[in-house]
Amino acid sequence: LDKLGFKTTILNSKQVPWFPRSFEDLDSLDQACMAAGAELESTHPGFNDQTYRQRRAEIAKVAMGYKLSDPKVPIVHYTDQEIETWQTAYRALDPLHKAHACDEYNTAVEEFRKHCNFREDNIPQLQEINEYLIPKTGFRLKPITGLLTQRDFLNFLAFRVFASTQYIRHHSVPFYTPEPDIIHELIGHAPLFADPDFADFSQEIGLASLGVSDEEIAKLGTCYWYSVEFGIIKKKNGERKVYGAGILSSVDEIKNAVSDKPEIRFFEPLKAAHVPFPITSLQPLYYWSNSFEEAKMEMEDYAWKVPRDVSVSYDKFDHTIKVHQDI
Ligand code: TIH
Ligand code: FE2
Repeated sequence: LDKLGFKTTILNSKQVPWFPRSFEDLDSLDQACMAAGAELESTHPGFNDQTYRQRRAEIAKVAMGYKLSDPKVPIVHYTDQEIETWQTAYRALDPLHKAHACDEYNTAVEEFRKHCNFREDNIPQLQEINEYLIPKTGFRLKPITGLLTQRDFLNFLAFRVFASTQYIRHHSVPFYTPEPDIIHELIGHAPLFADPDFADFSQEIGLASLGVSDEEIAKLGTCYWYSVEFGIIKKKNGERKVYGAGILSSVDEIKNAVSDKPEIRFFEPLKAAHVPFPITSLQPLYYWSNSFEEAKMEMEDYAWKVPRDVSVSYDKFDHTIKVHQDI
């Protein structure tokens, strides 16, 4: 370990922060993440609810020890109250998606309804989503026991693996949560991973994050935030269509994103990478692109320019990262 706590790999005597190169490496990474369901902040709606806190710990336990090579993601048996929270959010979000989500999203959700038990009265299992996603685009969801660091989270994406929570937001606040939960992951993120372009786009950010400095991780994380989490498409007639998961999973955020309250700027990763954002409140600023493809190209262009000392590529047959050369 070096001074910053990174495991280091020596390549032509240059030090590159350690990065995962296989599914086994990813499995070892999230054993190191924050303690199972612990530390809720005092402002969290579940802070004083002991039953809720215990339940979060219980759900985290289900994911513990799960490895990407295991045949099935362990099942979480959701309670009636949890399903009710899902249902409340789902019913309110559905018409908003039809009106304001991008076409790729609505198409994918139709497929989820047909193949993944994606319904208002059922919280799908990660396993059911994976059975559809893996053959479609090679993307998969991995349950995690606690939130990952930004570096680890982005590194996962390089392998087409999305680190997913399985607990649900507190029942008192179905329309907005300050942190990811199963509504955010499955209603916000999962559908777009069925879109081949979006899947490539997400992996691109992941590949760009392998072995780069902390400063570059922060910038990539910010680009990720303004696109995958909070991106907007502006149509020729000026109409906004949302594709960011943080918007798609929140009734309040969708309403905010299509209102005249927030500032809307054209998405240029080079500039957006430096703009701070709030995590626990509605976004005051969103970035828009003309199309999904354009956002992807902008991001790829940026990814190319990220300085680093290694060049990597992904082997989709054995899910490993090959290090090609030392620049
Ligand atoms: N605010 C989102 C929601 O209510 O679904 C969840 C999050 C998005 C990004 C971080 S947490
Ligand atoms: Fe997210």
